[in-house]
Amino acid sequence: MNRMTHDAVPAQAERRAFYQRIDPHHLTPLWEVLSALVPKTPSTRAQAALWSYPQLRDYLMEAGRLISAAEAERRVLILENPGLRGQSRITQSLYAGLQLILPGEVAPAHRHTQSALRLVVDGQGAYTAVDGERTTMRRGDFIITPAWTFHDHGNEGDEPVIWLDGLDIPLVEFLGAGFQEKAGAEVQNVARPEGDALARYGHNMLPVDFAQTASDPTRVFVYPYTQTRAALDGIAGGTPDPHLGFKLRYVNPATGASPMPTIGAYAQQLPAGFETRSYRCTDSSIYLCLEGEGAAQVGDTTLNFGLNDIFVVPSWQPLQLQAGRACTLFSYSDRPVQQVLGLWREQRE
Ligand code: 1HN
Repeated sequence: MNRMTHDAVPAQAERRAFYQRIDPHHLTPLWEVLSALVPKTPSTRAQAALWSYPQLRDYLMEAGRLISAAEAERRVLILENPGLRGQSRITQSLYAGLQLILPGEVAPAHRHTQSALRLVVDGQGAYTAVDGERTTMRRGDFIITPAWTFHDHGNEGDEPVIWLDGLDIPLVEFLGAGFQEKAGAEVQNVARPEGDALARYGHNMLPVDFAQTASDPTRVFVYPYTQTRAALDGIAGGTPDPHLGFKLRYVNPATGASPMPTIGAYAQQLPAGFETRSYRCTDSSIYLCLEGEGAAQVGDTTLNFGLNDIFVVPSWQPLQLQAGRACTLFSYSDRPVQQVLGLWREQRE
């Protein structure tokens, strides 16, 4: 006979004893965790946060005195979300770090299934090489290292060079799909002259028999800031979107999809004094202020940002951006993943 039909609800103690008895058999009751597993709206432990560039730069230069790029393999300070400490991530799915390479240093060639982007912040004279082609790193340049492409960096100039690294490390870890290997040589042989990929794939033209599918990364591995700047300047005379200002997404010109399948990247212009209306979306975003200054109101948190500052806006938190002087913002997120899985949502107020 079923006791529940004539007794009161079994005591909590009896339930807990049951949970303990099934625990050694690797079983656990859904009803204790159901609402946390399937929240009414996205709930992430990630918090809105800002890293001030002058302080980041000081710490990075200090790291430059403590360890060489060769010994570190990559000399990077990870930007860890304050709500996700110890997890080497800035959002639930993405990683961010600031990398320093000093004059004369080399960061040795390797490849991995994690996709990477770089946004050049400070200094000149460094290059990055992707699958046999080098590109000189200039401030504001957006450079990609698609999954499983060999890449190395070097600084042949006379000043420190610093850039933001964005990778899909947590996503790849979650999927259990991480592989890496070192190249035979520290520095890749140069197989093609600088500018080759941009010339072949990046001028609104493609090799006549070239075809890609939507999940293929672009062969254009550098999006020079001069081009981004020209695009943003070219539309600045129009009417800004009330929620986004002037916001463009970087694309694979052969498909119209994001440059890499797991990470979307964006450049955004806000006129001086412009305030966006409240907006939220399910992709958490990492922003870097390339020009100007302003404030990001993220729920109850106000983040005041200046040149080169980096801030993170978690999933589904209402965002309002306010430009002081005219602002240019770079950002990246996992939006393409959410879109291809049919998960992405946005809300405009
Ligand atoms: C990596 O390969 C780079 O190539 C930077 O510069 C950061 C973080 C984790 C794993 C690989 C780079 C990285 C990384």
